[in-house]
Amino acid sequence: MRNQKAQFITLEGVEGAGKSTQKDALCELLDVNGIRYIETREPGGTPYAENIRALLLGSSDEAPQAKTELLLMFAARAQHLETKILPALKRDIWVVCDRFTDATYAYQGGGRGIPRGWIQTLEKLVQGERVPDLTLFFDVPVEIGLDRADRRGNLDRIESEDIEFFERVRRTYQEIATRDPGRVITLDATVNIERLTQEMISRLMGRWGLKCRPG
Ligand code: T5A
Repeated sequence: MRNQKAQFITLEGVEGAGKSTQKDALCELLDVNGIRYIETREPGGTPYAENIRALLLGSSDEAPQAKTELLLMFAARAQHLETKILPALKRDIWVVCDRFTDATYAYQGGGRGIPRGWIQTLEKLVQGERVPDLTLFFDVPVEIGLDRADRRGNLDRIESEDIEFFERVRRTYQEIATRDPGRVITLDATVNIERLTQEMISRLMGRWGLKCRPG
């Protein structure tokens, strides 16, 4: 474990999958193991990128075109990666990030129908070879996720899309997980919060050789 390089970890899933809830549990696991980390999110994560987030998720009279949305996601990512994520990793600090480029493949690619090749081109431009070391994909049927998000309230512009949009998003996430099983751990997010946390923690402890679990 001591020789483990700082990890770039991302959490993904449709709305209401439970990412934010499980991010807290993951951070607790890192805390009890004495691992230094930062928590962050996309779109956003720095003041400048958070301004772009507000543009992306807020409602206005003029909705962004799919290409505009795509480019803004990567604009925010470029800022976030260069000024926050990469400097942390360089200082041997782990990064726990709520969503990253898989979300662009899922939402702008699967959801909006933007060709995968365009996203790959932007990914290369913005990230070079940098991809997350580990991605936790919280897989939940769209109706369950949306119902949870709905009960939480305040749906943003993207959360207000129709169910077919989110079905395509979920399918794209599943395809990514199938294509890249070494990086992506799929977790059944239909179970209750405590069981999901247990499952996640046991998978992570095995992977990183951690000794202590929270609680
Ligand atoms: N986006 C993002 C793109 O389109 N392209 C991109 O490239 C990127 C990076 C960002 C939006 O931007 C889009 C995707 C998104 O639409 P966000 O800030 O990540 O949005 O917010 P959401 O994903 O919408 O976050 P949510 O809060 O809706 O989902 P979470 O974090 O998955 O869910 P969480 O943990 O907040 O839980 C929601 C509710 O469910 C309960 C919780 O208590 C909470 O009330 N819950 C459970 N209930 C039962 N069983 C469980 N296992 C539960 N887990 C949580």
